[in-house]
Amino acid sequence: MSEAEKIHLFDSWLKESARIVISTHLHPDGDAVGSSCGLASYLKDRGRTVDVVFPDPVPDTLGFAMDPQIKGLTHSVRRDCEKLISEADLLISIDYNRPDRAAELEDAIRASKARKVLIDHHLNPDENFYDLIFSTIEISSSCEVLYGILKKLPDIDGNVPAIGASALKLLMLGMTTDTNNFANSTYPSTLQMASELLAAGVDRQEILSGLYNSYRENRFRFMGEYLSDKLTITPYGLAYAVITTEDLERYDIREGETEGFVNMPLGIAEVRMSIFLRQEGNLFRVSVRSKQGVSANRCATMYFNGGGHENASGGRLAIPQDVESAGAAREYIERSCSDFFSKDELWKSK
Ligand SMILES: [Mn+2]
Repeated sequence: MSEAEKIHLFDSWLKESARIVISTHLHPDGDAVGSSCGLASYLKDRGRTVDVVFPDPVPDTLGFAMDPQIKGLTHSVRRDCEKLISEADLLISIDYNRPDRAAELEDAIRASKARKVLIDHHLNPDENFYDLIFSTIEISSSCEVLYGILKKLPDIDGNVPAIGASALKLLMLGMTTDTNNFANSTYPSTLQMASELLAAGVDRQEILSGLYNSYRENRFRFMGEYLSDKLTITPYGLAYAVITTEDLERYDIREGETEGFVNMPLGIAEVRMSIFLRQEGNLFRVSVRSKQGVSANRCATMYFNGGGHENASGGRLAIPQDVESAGAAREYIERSCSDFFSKDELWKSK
């Protein structure tokens, strides 16, 4: 199917559907929130019945981007989400590539008889599961994938302001966070989109202030401890840190407040990959970032039950299935990554 045919089909499904539900991945980030709520805002403006379901709540750090009307479309109580999913006749999955990334909502999504659309930018989308897929890898964000679709819908037809101010703001939010404020994954199309959003009146200062100048002090106090005490750098260029529940409690660190920590060690010349573990009950959430030439995706896939993008991936380690105890996590990283880097050298020399 050509791109134009896909957009035509998507447009007709949007118009035919009585109840549209948009879902995104566990631990929603700026791109997940921006793309899911941006699409919801566009649809709401056109009088459609639309809801956004999150496997867990949107962190407070991103709350500023949603006006009350958008907030009213969002749900994160499991029972409510499952009910909405079961009643929907169109499900749109955005910013994730497989149903299991919706965590506790996976079963409801799998059980649904609704048409299923994927809008995403991660590697390896589950091609058998979705009825219609918009997936691009060489792009900044799901917000950019979505923007490309919205612009081509017949009622927009290139008239960007018609997408709606609230939706455009959310799209700018997601492209800003997923590119690390235009430091990574920034393509000509990305800057073109940013330029078009600014021309359409998006207030980028408001977004930057909400994202980067509105944290609580304790985040920075904890960042100090992370950089001075928690971070280990190996001779082969791996930087890693393991943050336990006790660490988080000591500084009263909330969801979203360690955002960006994993990227910091990449500022060191010798560091080629950075791994950040954050304990959550009996599992560790894993973030992996790498410089060009080292595959964060391969590392996350091989050792951390995850994946994502070539240089930015995530995963998880269960305690005690993957690591015996929280205290054993450092040793696990050392072991698996020295193995990974020796193989990585091997792959490169081939
Ligand atoms: Mn994304």
